[in-house]
Amino acid sequence: MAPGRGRPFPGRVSHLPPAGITALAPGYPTSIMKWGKRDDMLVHEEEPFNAEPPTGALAGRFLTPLDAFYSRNHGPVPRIDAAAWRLEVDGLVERRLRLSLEELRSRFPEREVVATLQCAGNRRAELIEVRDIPGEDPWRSGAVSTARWTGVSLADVLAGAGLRPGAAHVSFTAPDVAREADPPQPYGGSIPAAKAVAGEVLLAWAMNGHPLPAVHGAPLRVVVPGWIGARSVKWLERVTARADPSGNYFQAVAYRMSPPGADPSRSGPGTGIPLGPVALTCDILSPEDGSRVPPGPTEITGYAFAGGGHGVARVDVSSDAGRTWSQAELDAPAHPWAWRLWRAVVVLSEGEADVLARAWDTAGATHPETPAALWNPKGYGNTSWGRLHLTCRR
Ligand SMILES: Nc1nc2c(c(=O)[nH]1)N[C@H]1C(S)=C(S)[C@@H](COP(=O)(O)O)O[C@H]1N2
Ligand SMILES: [Mo]
Repeated sequence: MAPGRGRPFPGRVSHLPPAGITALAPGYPTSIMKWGKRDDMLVHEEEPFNAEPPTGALAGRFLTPLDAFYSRNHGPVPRIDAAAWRLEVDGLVERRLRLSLEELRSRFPEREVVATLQCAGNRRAELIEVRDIPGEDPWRSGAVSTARWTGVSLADVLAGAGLRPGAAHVSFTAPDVAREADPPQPYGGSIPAAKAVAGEVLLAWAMNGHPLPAVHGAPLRVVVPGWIGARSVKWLERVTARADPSGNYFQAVAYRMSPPGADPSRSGPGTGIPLGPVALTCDILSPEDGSRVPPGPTEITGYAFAGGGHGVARVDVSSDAGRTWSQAELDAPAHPWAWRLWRAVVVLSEGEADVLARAWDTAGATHPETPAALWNPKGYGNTSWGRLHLTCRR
């Protein structure tokens, strides 16, 4: 069977050991307990920890429970002494700032934003089926999750520091050093100043009303709503106003959409497209791909996400491989930076069925039909139609 589709999760363990038992069976993904995740997460790597939930854990829940929220790490989760930690704001600013978490919280108004985080590598497994992508994890459909984030607005902090003329970008720096970064360097990235001052970008210390878990960036992380997850820098230490985009490996080399046939390790300005805003996408979350359902009506659920700018306008579902389509019932647009959940009932008869889902945005645009149309050397941005293979049998 092709990799990444329709087979049980390789790392799946169905039950946690009873409370008090700390000796785990060999092969048990200890990182799941260490980072407080569900026992059925698909662990791509234990160190650095990279894990996604089965799509059933995301289905039908507007906010993703913390234990199901995917986690993407390029390096080890840093140990940070929150009492000694300070946020530095520097570069093209009138006043440099150096703030403890307490100072940050007391100086700036608290803000909440519900935002969906989506990894640029989400659904890479489907691209790998088209053509291999060596050295990158075969993420399935679970590297996307939604939380209510609490923090301060980056716009307020930048207003406090005073952006100087020429500050066209704002970069973020963290302490974690990834093995893949060449040369070795801490994680970082940047966003244009126009996005940084737009109000919705948060420096967050809480997620769904809980203090930010270590694996999600405690004590403070950036949340860039509507942009690829990579720009939402965790364990934030430094915010720098600058004339040019960050030269960090994860901004200048990785997370660029290179043309097919290019050597992605040589990508840079002029070759790859630096990824920022996420493109319109739609995916199926339940039932699980490859499952068996009885003949008759079956409820299909999923999400559509337009990032920002344009909103999701409609979702179509087909249960006959795209010959006919019906419209899904779409949840009300409660939050502009979050996914829209949808559901549709399809009537299946005995046999094999291919269910498809595609979204349309408020500009009347839809997204590509197949992963083949989107294949790129690093396997980013698979926003092809959601696809599900079902066996329909009594
Ligand atoms: N410091 C730091 N921030 C980071 C990363 C990282 O490796 N180090 N990974 C990024 C990527 S690629 C994604 S998709 C999101 C994932 O956030 P999560 O682990 O909270 O889901 O964090 C981003 N922020
Ligand atoms: Mo990511």
